[in-house]
Amino acid sequence: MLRLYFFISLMCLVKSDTDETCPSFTRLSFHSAVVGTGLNVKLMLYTRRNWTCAQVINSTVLGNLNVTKKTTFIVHGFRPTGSAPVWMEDLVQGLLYVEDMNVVVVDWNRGATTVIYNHASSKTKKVAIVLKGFIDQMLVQGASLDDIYMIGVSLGAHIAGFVGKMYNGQLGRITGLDPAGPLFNGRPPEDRLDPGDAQFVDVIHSDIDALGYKEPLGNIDFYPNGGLDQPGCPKTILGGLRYFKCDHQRSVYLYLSSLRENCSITAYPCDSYRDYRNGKCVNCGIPQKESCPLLGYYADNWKEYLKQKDPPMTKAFFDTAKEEPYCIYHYFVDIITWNKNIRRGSITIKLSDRAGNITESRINHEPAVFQKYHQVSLLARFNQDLDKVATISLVFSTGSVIGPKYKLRILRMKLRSLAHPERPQLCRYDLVLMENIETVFQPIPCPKLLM
Ligand SMILES: *[C@@H]1O[C@H](CO)[C@@H](O)[C@H](O)[C@H]1NC(C)=O
Ligand SMILES: *[C@@H]1O[C@H](CO)[C@@H](O)[C@H](O)[C@H]1NC(C)=O
Ligand SMILES: *[C@@H]1O[C@H](CO)[C@@H](O)[C@H](O)[C@H]1NC(C)=O
Ligand SMILES: *[C@@H]1O[C@H](CO)[C@@H](O)[C@H](O)[C@H]1NC(C)=O
Ligand SMILES: CC(=O)N[C@H]1CO[C@H](CO)[C@@H](O)[C@@H]1O
Repeated sequence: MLRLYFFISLMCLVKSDTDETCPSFTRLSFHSAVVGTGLNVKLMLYTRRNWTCAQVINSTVLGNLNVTKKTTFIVHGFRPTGSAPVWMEDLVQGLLYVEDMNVVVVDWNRGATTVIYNHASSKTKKVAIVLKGFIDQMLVQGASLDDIYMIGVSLGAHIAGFVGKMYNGQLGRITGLDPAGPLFNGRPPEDRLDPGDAQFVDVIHSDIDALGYKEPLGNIDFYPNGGLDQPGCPKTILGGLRYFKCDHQRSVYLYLSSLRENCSITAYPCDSYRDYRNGKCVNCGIPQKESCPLLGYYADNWKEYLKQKDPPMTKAFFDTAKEEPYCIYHYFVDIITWNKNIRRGSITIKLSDRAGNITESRINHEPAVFQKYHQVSLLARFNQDLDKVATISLVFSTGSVIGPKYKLRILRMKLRSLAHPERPQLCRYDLVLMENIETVFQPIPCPKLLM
């Protein structure tokens, strides 16, 4: 009995000890969500001096915050269960990993926690006013608005926008991660995030048919997988709670992957997802830069170019894999055919290397029209980037199950990597594809002078 008593008091001691030295994000229960919570904004500072242990700061006590450095605020959204955001720690660590900066977690869990979304959304402007008060003090201490960066998730994206409006768009940058749609869709710019809210506004839309905002809100708006359903997320309610938030949260995980150095997600400026899929938008049209914009932390490298546009708004599309690091690799397959009659159909491509890696493109282009001596360029997307392709396999399909089987007579096919244009292009001449039958061959490097 006594031992148990000691054990319990020891546990209490340990707990209260860590609570005192390392403040953490407010954790509330579902009960709080049911009864609702009053607004309280807590600011927690992390720096390279304090990577994992936060300092609670406010407008009078700035702690280790060094006003000469960049300051990134992370603003979360609606919390229907009262829990802490699962991605918060990774985001803080990721930011500190890429740059020596101040990271301020804006914990407004008291306020965001409620089962009634309208109650949380009605507090967004109040949170913005608290942040304005804090930033004003930073300015007094010598900070510059240029160095202020706000990352807002869901409702947090609009909060960041409201702060930006109070500084007439002079904040350095705002990133909106799937800005909240419900109650904000269709609202005028003063009631939501807007491209004028900061010197640069970039947005990732990953759930435009449910929790996210559909229309563009920034200087660049990224629509992964078209912005609708994200690969790897449950498609039905049988997926449980994940069904509701997986697409929405994917924007955060995509942003996070840009902070790790595994691969970079390239996005293609385009009018529509359909045009992107049909390979119409891979040239980027960015004269100063050779590459297309990257998603995430480094998107602001394209700031000058993107802001020159009139209006300064660009939509960009790309597909992703279903799990980290989410990158997929784009190739063009150029095909010239010589069938007498026009053929319509799609082509599936499989690549393999000598080590035995195999990667297959998803067929999601619309049926292509193959016309004698005309070149058709198909955009192929692979989950792996094989450096040295040993064999290529092609399957031609018209998509009809009944009826005659067709042949596609290929004069020349060419495979070229978009991510690595310097790699040798691979060719194959004189090939006949029988419908729905796999044809495997070894490509040869294309002659240099051939177009
Ligand atoms: C700021 O924090 C300090 C120390 O935690 C506290 O004493 C002070 O009252 C706070 N000021 C405001 C304005 O909340
Ligand atoms: C603040 O950061 C600057 C460089 O960004 C550095 O020179 C200075 O020493 C830092 N101040 C403190 C108190 O760490
Ligand atoms: C690359 O990704 C893996 C798993 O996705 C992760 O464990 C690793 O930390 C990442 N690399 C870097 C440099 O972040
Ligand atoms: C190919 O396979 C080898 C050995 O199985 C592996 O080490 C390598 O990472 C793979 N390459 C790619 C691009 O997946
Ligand atoms: C190195 C450093 O400044 N560490 C600080 C981290 O934050 C806690 C309070 O949250 C301080 O006690 C540490 O001194």
